[in-house]
Amino acid sequence: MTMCNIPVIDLQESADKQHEMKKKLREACEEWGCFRVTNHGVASSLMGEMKKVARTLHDLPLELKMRNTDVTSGSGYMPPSAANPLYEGLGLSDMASSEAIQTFCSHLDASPHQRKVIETYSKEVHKLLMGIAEKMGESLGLEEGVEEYFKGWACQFRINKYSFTPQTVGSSGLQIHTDGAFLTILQDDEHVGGLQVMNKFGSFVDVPPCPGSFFAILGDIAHVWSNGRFGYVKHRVECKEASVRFSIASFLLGPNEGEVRAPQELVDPNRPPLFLPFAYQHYKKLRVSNNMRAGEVLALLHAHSDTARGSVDTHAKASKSSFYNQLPKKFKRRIVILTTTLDLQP
Ligand SMILES: O=C(O)CCC(=O)C(=O)O
Repeated sequence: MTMCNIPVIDLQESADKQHEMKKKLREACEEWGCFRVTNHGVASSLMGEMKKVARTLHDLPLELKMRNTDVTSGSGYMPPSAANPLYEGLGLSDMASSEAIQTFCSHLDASPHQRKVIETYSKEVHKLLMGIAEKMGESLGLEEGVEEYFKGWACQFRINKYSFTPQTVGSSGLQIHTDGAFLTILQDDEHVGGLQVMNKFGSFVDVPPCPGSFFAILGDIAHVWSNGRFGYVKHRVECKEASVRFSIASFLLGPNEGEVRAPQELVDPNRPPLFLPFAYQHYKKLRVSNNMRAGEVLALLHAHSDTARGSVDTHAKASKSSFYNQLPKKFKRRIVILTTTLDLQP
């Protein structure tokens, strides 16, 4: 296992160091597709309270957790599955909607205090997601107004629990995947490690816990939006020790309306568009129905891919079977392997 030298981005670098910070951020996004975030502005007391809420909600009886149903595919309670038997997750479908927060809380019989913590955490982390996304755009040389690109993009969180025991040490907690999102801000467990990311040489690297910080993970959509400049990192969770592990993953997914496309400034004759514009929901459907959850789906959306060109006017018709039949042989083989191994949202 390679030693960890994952970049750390201090978001409160002084004004004269902003340029340096953005350069470091760009390099982290290009080279790693992930980074640690310090001085992020979310109070450690709030992070601690949210972790307590996470534990309490997961202690609820199964019948209650099952009331956290999907609003969009994969946004609700996910029980342990054949692919991820040690994992379960509760999901909030829209961090920016007070109605969605109230529904999530009511379904889980949250106390007034827990509601307040969830509301405040959602607001603060949503702000952080937007702030980091904006800085990522600026790091590529985009000028003022970068926040406009991400306005109205969907944001969700998942509260993850890993039931690790002495018998499960050495086994998988969460299978290899990339995130079906632009950016994930992960509040990982303060004490129990297990998260691993794949570096550019294809080796998994441990991400050790770092209390008080967040861990940022770039997903498939960051790669598309940046016209291939930013990476998207494969990651997984392994059971390293016999302690229950909790994490809270907040996702900036993609546009609710309109299409995912690279800004004009990132496309020129030397950098032609790598992907044809597509609706986020179309990408999501391809990813889920083909079980391509580790970045493979991007090949199908590539500008030179027949399937991407075909899909521009057949989004609604793209059923698994007709879609599968159009694929080149090498993708068909991959799909067969993947459908039998992966089972994860979003
Ligand atoms: O729990 C973790 O550390 C990682 C969670 C994760 O990868 C996810 O929720 O997609």
